[in-house]
Amino acid sequence: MATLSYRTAGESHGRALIALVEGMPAGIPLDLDLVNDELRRRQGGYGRGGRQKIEADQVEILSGICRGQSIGSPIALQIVNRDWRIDQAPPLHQPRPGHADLAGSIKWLTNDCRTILERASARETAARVAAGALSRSLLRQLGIEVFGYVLSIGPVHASLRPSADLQALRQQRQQSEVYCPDASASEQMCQHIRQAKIDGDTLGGLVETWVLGCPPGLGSCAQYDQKLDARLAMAVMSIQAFKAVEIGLGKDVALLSGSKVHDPIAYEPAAKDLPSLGFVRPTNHAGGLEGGMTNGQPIVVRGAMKPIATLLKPLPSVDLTTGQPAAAAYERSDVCAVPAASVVMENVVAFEIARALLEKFGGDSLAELRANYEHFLALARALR
Ligand code: EPS
Repeated sequence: MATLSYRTAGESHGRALIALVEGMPAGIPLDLDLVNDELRRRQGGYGRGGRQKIEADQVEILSGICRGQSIGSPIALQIVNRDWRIDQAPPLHQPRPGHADLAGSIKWLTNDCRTILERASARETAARVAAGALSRSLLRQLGIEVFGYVLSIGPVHASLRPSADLQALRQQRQQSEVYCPDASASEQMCQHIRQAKIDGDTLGGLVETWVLGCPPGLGSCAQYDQKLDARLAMAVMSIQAFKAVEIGLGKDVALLSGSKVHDPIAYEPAAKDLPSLGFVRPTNHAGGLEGGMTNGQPIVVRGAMKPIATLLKPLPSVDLTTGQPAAAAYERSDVCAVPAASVVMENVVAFEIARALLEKFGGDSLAELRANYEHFLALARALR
């Protein structure tokens, strides 16, 4: 049995984006409407550029599914690009500060940043969203839900708690043009995006993902690369334009004393049938992870996205063909892609949780996975 994994291929203006998902157990009813909904949400959000008016991302399944269910073989996913013109796209010689242009052009020994930006583009995240959203069909079988939203854009910050009613939050998020369930923060965020557009500038922000219903014991403290917090950090930091990741209290742990950081432990036998096995924590500063393992509390991960590097009023740069000063290149882009990034993060986090779940409980089929999972919970409950 393979571990759950995925790889992507595809360029921003190439023929298509591809994700190859391996290790999905057989017998999972796959919700392709959810995948397409998430692809549509990724294309949206206030502040997006002209490209999203051209594309209407839809997943095509090329393998690994029969009669709506996984069959245990690799699942190939494709999203076709309508704006397929990579061979006609003009060369780009003035690297944009903050983009992959300069570092990539040196790495691949070229003065033309075109081929670099084509693969570095956040368009690749359509493939990652498709793979992650597919994995949520597996998570749902075990009652695990994932929720992502925009926490801040520029200086505007929302405030929400993971214990709130998920369905209500999803509805509030749906009503927000920036995917932020806090209506008044949402309106201010839109105002800042409007102003940034007028100024020829761009805006970044914070996005947060919660995982609810996750059992304790995913990940491991036994080896550094098995720690689930480290693996979540890798998944989040690998999203285009992300510069920081936090779990739970995040960097604020450095400001507080131990008694204010760590979450006291209580036990309520009446709650022992929940995935948290009856352990109750009045706070969740750890963000659901202690020692690199899930502890049964909601997982809370935050990522910081920098403002998009393509600026209508460009920063100083250099023409790579002459070495002379030149304004950075401008091409069609977004003013703010933080709402889209919240969708990407939600789905890449989902995939890591699904991967960790299968590592712990294994199984070539949903029936085997479910039996292993229930057996573990029964053993854990029998300890007290
Ligand atoms: C993106 C598609 C791109 C950009 C954006 C993300 O479309 P185009 O380059 O054709 O306008 O809108 O890409 C970047 C921010 C970037 O730096 O490359 C998408 O589908 O997410």
